[in-house]
Amino acid sequence: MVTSTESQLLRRATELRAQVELIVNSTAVADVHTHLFPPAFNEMCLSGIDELLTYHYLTAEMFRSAKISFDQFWQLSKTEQADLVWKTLFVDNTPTSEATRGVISVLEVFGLDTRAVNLKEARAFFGGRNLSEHIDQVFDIARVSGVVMTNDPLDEAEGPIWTSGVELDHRFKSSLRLDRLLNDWERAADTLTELRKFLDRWIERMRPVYMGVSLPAEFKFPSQDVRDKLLREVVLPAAKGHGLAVTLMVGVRRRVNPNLREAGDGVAKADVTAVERICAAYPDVKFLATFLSRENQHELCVAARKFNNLMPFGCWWFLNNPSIVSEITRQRLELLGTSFIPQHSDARVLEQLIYKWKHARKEIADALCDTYEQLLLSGRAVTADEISRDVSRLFSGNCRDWLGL
Ligand code: RAT
Ligand code: ZN
Repeated sequence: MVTSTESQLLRRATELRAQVELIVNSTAVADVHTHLFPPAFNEMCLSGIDELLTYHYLTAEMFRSAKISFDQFWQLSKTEQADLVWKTLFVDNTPTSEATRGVISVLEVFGLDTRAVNLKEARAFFGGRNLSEHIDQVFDIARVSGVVMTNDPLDEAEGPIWTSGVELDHRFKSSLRLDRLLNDWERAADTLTELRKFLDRWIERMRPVYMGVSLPAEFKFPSQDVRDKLLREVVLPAAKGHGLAVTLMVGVRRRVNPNLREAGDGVAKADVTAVERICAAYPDVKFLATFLSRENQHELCVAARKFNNLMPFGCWWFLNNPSIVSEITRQRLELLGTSFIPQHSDARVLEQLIYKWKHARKEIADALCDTYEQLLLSGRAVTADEISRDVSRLFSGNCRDWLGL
């Protein structure tokens, strides 16, 4: 028999769930890491069904089911590649993976046939959109207030756009990506003093909200390698000098299968103590960190408890699957309260903002509901204002505090 106290608790829990979902779904989010570009970056601004279907998360999956060689596939035009991905993953198979379900979520939002036998209708729809209105609508549907791009000064297509003095759409913030600069620094300068000047010039030009780098699983700090020297003598002093945060994305194994091109990278467990040591050595630099391996997530939370200049963010790339996002978000709520950034989209194609945030919001709402329910059972009910405060902090407050976004 259900007692009246139990039934009151049950009612409160149901109301709570509805309240949390409403707040999570309506609160605008600041997207701290994407590969999106505004139209001023010409062909780097990707949108539409062909781009959605040739996303590298999907091409990797396509090769598991289609009978086509790597060479044959890469020789196809983008439209032909998209046709093959659609036929393989959406017509001949059920789109159960997160990346395929994402495309379904996007088609559904725009009222397009999610069971179409070909891409005619979707192509006509996206092809007929006015780009600037489409961008407004996508940001609106995804309830994204702004996105951080990934900007590489050494990129041949991107560099000249910056030097020509591009005007940025206010929703697109820049971040200065250091990968190429660290791996190939002699392309930018002859000496480390010159490299620092190069970096200073690009910081002035791009006005980034942070400097970011992806790092292999073997990343160590301190270390005897060139990267260590560049970090200590150029990057970290520049971060300090300009008051810029540094974003560390650790655990990627580049080109595990080069035949897959952009889709060919893998993952390995990294050493979180390297990040701890960097945080300890540079207490006045703010670090954002994300690890690609599921096995590193708990250690990252513990490291963040020890160093308040460390902000865990996102469920990156192979972790961006509902079951794993759920697990990581719950772990972070238990270990860090609301002092973390739960997700970033990593979107490369505009409309991905819609599905990546829709799916993330669902997991974040569920995790928050369960957390508040446990709190209720322990003797404290949260108020609507408190829920709003928590969600705002998770979705934009921590980004604002750390990056001035
Ligand atoms: O998630 C991705 O799209 C990856 O390809 C990478 O770009 C990764 O996010 C990165 O920024 O290195
Ligand atoms: Zn990325």
